[in-house]
Amino acid sequence: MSVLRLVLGDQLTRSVSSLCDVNLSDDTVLMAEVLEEATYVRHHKRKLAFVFSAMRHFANTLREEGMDIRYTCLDAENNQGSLRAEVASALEAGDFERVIVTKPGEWRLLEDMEQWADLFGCPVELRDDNRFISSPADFADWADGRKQLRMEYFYREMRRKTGLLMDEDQPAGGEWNYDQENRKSLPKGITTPQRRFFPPDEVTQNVLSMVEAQFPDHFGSLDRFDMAVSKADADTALDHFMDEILPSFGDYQDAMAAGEAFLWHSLISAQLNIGLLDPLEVSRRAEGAYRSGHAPLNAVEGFIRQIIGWREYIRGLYWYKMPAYKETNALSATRTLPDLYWGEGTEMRCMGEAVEHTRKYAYSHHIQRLMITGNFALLAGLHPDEVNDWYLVVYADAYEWVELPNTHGMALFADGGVVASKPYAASANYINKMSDYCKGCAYDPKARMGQKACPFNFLYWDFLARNEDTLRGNPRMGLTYKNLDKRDPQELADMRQQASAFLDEIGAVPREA
Ligand code: FAD
Ligand code: DLZ
Ligand code: SF4
Repeated sequence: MSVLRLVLGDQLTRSVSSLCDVNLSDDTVLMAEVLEEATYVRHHKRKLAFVFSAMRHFANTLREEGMDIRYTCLDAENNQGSLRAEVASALEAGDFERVIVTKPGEWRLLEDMEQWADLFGCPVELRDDNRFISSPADFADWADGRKQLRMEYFYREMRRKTGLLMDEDQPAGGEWNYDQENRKSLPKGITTPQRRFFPPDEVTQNVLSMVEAQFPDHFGSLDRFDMAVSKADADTALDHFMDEILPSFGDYQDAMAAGEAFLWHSLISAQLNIGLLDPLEVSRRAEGAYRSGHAPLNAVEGFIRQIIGWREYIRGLYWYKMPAYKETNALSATRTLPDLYWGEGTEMRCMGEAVEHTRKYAYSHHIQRLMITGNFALLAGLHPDEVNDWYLVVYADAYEWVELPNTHGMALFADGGVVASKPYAASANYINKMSDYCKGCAYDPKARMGQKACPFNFLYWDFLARNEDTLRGNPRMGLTYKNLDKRDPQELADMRQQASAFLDEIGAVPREA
């Protein structure tokens, strides 16, 4: 008897656990583009096109290998609308002894799949996702009994486990972390690297027309779609990054610049997260660049830390803390997401740029996500659910396992300090130091009050005052609260008044109103 093997849209790897023991003569691989996955949040058009096109390319490579593929396109007449219904329909049509699927990356879908065996009256084997270096059980072993779950200590374990950048049992170069060398602002006149882009082939062109027709009201642009949607193209993009860009990756990792969406970032997260690239292979390639003298240690260590450190840690934390994690709201944030997150005009140049990159590319780099759109949401007190939904919608690399701890924990401090030891709250001073946005902005980064005052300034002081009861006792906030204490009470009251009026004006209003 044959097995029905379901492969999800973010599991596009030949070695994924659901396919590793496939029987070419008996088994059927089911892949389905379904409305439920496309609309449980209203994903960015580019993300939809990326996932559907990558699914179709992957299905073609499996067919070439001789597998029997049952593929349902989104616009097929017999499309059942959900993964559950697609599996039910395939089970009715064939004679299958069981279903095998690799566990999904989102809690909501795992909960659903856990019901399938009863629902279908057929065994459903949910296999661990083998595309990560640390399993949820490994993470739990590391986390259990620890007071604090800091990434840095997890990362050192991962370095030891993989042997990456290790000289015997010591970290290469003598230090675990070279972050202090990775905070340079951009020198004037520096040229940013060229990128490899991938014009749409026929498969992608069909997907682009379908997405435009089926999801005209979703956020985002499909113009000049050029993402790598196949393994071969993802490998080409990775080669280009390793050869041309990695050597300078570290230096400007925290920088931002007007008109520059990509800087020296790798742009591989979307491909990593759907399985077109493998995290360990990518990290080994980077280590090779250091060992051969092609790239300096600060760049390579910084890059590897993002992948075997942050990426694995974030995923471990998600499965360790869910489902309660999503419900926390440590700073009691209540306001609604204002329209400026959907590209409705704002005079804040930094926000305008970050949202425009997001609309155009379904991408913005880490510092924009954290210190511009994330920082604004934190200071403004936007409700975590609204902010989490936005991040899940707008980025091509967003799945809840990686989006949620980054947004809820790192950017919003809604978990009360699990991911971050203190809130990443910053006024215009930081943005002005790390970017050139403020030079061309309608607001004045130095002004704290008045018509021209940068909103990041009065929002910052309002944030500190509003959350004083929760944050003053945080040992890392001592200096910050000393600065708050130095503010003239009337000035503080006026700034708080301006913050409230500004938020109401842009439509970030309390949810219960
Ligand atoms: P690079 O800067 O080149 O970094 C290399 C790789 O490291 C990335 O491709 C990514 O796989 C990994 N990485 C780096 N930082 C993180 C991190 N904090 N968590 C997980 N992986 C990391 N990343 C996602 O993949 N999906 C998301 O939905 C997502 N949402 C985020 C939301 C917020 C509020 C913040 C602050 C960060 C978020 N990140 C997310 C992390 C990070 O911003 C992106 O991984 C990165 O910007 C992707 O661009 P890149 O490939 O050019 O990364
Ligand atoms: C993101 C996504 C989208 C937009 N569409 C599909 C789909 O039609 N079929 C599918 O199998 N997977 C899709 N995905 C990826 C899933 O949403 C993803 O597997 C879950 O969110 C778990 O990570
Ligand atoms: Fe952003 Fe304020 Fe600078 Fe304008 S002045 S770019 S709003 S930080």
